Amino acid sequence: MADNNYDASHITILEGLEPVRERPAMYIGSTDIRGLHHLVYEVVDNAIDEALAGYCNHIKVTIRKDGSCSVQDNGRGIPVDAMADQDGKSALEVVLTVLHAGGKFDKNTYQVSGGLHGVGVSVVNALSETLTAEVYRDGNIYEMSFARGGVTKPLTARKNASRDGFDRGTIITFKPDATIFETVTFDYDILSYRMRELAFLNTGIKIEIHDERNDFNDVFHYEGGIREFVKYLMGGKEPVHPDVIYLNTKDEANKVEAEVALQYSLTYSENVMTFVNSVNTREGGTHLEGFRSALTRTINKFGKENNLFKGNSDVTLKGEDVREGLNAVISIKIANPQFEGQTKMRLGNSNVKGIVDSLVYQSLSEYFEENPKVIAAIVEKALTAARAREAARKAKELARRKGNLEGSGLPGKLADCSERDPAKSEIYIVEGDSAGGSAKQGRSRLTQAILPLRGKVLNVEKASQHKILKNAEIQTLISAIGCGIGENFDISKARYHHIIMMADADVDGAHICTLLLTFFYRYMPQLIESGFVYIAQPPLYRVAKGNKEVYAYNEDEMRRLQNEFGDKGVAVQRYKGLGEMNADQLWHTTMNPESRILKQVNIIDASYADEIFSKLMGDDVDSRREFIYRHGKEVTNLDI
Ligand code: 0RA
Repeated sequence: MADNNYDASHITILEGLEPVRERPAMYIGSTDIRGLHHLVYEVVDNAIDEALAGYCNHIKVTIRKDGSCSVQDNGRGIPVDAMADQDGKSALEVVLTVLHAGGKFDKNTYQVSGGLHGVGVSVVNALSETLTAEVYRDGNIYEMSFARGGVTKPLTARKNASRDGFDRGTIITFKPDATIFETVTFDYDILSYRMRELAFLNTGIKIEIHDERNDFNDVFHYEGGIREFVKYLMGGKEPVHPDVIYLNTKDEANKVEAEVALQYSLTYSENVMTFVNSVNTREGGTHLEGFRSALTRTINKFGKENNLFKGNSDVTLKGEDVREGLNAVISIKIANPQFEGQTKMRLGNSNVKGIVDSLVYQSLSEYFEENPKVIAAIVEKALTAARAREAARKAKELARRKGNLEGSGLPGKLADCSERDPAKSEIYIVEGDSAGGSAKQGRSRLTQAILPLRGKVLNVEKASQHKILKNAEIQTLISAIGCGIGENFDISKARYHHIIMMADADVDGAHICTLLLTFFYRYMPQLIESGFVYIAQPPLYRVAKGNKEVYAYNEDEMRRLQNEFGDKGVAVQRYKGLGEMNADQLWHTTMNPESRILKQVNIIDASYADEIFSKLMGDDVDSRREFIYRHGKEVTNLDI
């Protein structure tokens, strides 16, 4: 398809982008589902840069049926004029074919991002089977196409007859390269989650997302920025004080900008999201440390000064006391972020801690100065938390003296494996005693441990830490896994590197997995980051004829098998639960490493589970209804 005139440049361009195709992970982090979605973020980031420069306020992401994705914006449009120092090639061609040339011509803001973001649209081009750029500019539509980074259709121009209400701007449509990515199927939820985040972080920008495969769509547009983000995190939870606290501060000398919004709820969990240059730092880092230290310091100071500790003037609230029920968003902008950690999602710049600490301490102090009722309500809440902490400590001590917690042997319900190497050991967490029984019989004793859990796991979103740690099922889980929780967590003590949740293939089962996931996400996120957490996929049907039997994991597969077997004498059994399978069947379909299907849980799933969880379990009926509506199909699939 390549135009003959373009052969020469084709070669040089390919050379230019070759390193990207050779080592894609260096540019986009990975070639798994995360890397795939990263392509979209990269293009959207460029459009957001246009918005930050003041030229764009509307971005539209469209997932197309042919596997491509379009990102449209109403910015200035990528320039198309010839560039003298690039052999007269158009700026558009340079932006799309030269590494690190994208969009950063005239940027002198704090928005110079590091990490994985800001690698440029040329990287997206290099990793796409096809890419077409349309630029609406100067009353014309310019168009140019590429394949795997090479030009396939040179720049053309025609008169603009305005399209979709975007009379200027850029549309990039790309189809990810299936020879590069493990999967090329875009996930609506992952993309829409991130688009909402970006709309919260970039006040006033309207971001639309539309999935043509199923007609899902969302429009995100928040004039209140991260204040509205905090309201969203609050969901339907009851607030401790009426308004979201909002701080916007800058350290000019060090070029650090910190924007913080927070509100306390009457619940127990802490819900804090942190961002650096709009990158979600899920693993936290120095900005979070600075914020936490400032929060504890400020609240203690005002508690003492305003005489709020009522007679216990010697009280000092701990960090965990002032974080109970906290909903917050911290968004900072810095010049050279250093991203560290397993998933490059933790900020490492050491000077940021002190800078954010003093910025937040200053401005939060001013806020409390002017809002004495707010600080009084917060101290009250934190004092309650401190009392519960003290009670928990006493209960723990008592339990330890009785010798039934941590390190004092394994729970009685656990049928452990004989293997001692964690890398070769698996634990199945099984819903219900009867399924647990079959699993114990069917397992491979050498490598597979079974832990049956009775009934529903405690909803960690709604219980205090004190109550959570007193819960028998949770205690069992913690001691079986062996690596502790929270600050005492030590991944090297994990007794299994496969932690497999096995529940019925129905709504209740999904619910139990969500509860467990939420627990892991909140209390042992490193397990998920290390890729130790899995969900087993039990079959939904057994299709049998004569002495042939095959298992189907969804309805389509079952129908296909039914047809394959022919019509007469085919028996289809639908499994209502794990308990209906005998030990042998359970082994064969769900536990045998040779034939089972496991889904590895990643941190995106887990944080998403956290959100799903808040929606399904929280008090906000509207968001629950919306969620069930959107996921209605999936839910019915699970429970026919
Ligand atoms: C280079 C220079 C300018 C804008 C852009 C690139 C640009 C890139 C993308 C990618 C998606 N949408 C975009 N919009 C703009 C500055 C434009 C000028 O000076 O006219």
